[in-house]
Amino acid sequence: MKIAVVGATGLVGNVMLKVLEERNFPLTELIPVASERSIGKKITFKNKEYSIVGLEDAVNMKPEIALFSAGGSTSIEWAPKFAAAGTTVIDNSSAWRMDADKKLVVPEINAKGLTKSDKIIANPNCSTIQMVMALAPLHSKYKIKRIVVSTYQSISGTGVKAVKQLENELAGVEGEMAYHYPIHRNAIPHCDVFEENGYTKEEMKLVRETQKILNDNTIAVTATAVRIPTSGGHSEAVNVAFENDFDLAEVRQILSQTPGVVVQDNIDVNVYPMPIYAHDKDDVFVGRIRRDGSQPNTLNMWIVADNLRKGAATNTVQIAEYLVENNLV
Ligand code: A2P
Ligand code: 11C
Repeated sequence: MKIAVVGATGLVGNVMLKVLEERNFPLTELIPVASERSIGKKITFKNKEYSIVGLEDAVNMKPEIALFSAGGSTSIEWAPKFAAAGTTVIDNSSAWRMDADKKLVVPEINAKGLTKSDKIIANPNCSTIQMVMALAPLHSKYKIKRIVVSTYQSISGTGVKAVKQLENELAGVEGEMAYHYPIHRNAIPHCDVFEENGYTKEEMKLVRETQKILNDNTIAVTATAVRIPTSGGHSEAVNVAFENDFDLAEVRQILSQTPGVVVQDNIDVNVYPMPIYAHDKDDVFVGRIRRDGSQPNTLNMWIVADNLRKGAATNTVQIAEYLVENNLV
């Protein structure tokens, strides 16, 4: 199995390589791909050195699978070229997610719909993935009516430039700004660009992608996405109203039995999820599970995950694993 990683020198691309290695993905050849400026540079994978190649060469090498994380415009231009050459693309950008012909996949929830003819598969946004991981099993049981979500998002979601901005601020040196404002000691209610409706694109991803993954456009979702100076993962305060009533012990039991979800919820000993502990982990952590007493059938939860892992690289690699295990490539 020949695997290309497009964006191999980037934040997510790096974690993809790490996850492929950790999970011992059955690859026989790795094709690391980046922009023209990186061609020829070396990377190490499983103690072997590989040279970065350009996109054109990578298409011609006909990998079975290409994992993309090199930005939306690269995906728009190049994913169809790989697909035309017979490669299955799993794309981590927002380019194809809402395309009616493309599947938006969280393996634990909806990989079963994948077929051999899905040549471009979309990986959802990080903040959506961790939320639906916890909500999908509860939706099946109690049927979600409405979700109100507020996010506390890691600077790593913005990329290297934001990580550098925080480092510069902490060191007290001037440098390039990823945000319009300082991020140290701050909370910026602005993730991605604003849309015409006054919401940010990140907030609208939480609305649209959730409905698509849970295959239910009747679910009402409203979101506020906020950037904070953490680096280990994204956190979310989620308020969810169900059609049917629930039992809190049963909710905890359902979540505890959900693959990929870990319940960390014991307020007696101050146990709840936090990004410093989610960092570098593949699971989604859920805690502060409690009834919202202000209206019927409503639950509050706190959901944390490493946005570069389950929110991006791990989910992408899991899709690739599913394709291989089910002979879909
Ligand atoms: P490069 O390192 O050569 O710029 P991040 O999201 O961390 O900024 O990383 C983006 C990744 O996408 C990097 O690996 C970057 O490569 C790659 N990339 C950016 N633009 C292109 C492009 N036009 N073609 C191929 N790869 C690209
Ligand atoms: C963030 N969710 O944390 C973003 C990063 O649509 O894949 C990933 C953007 C995307 O800002």
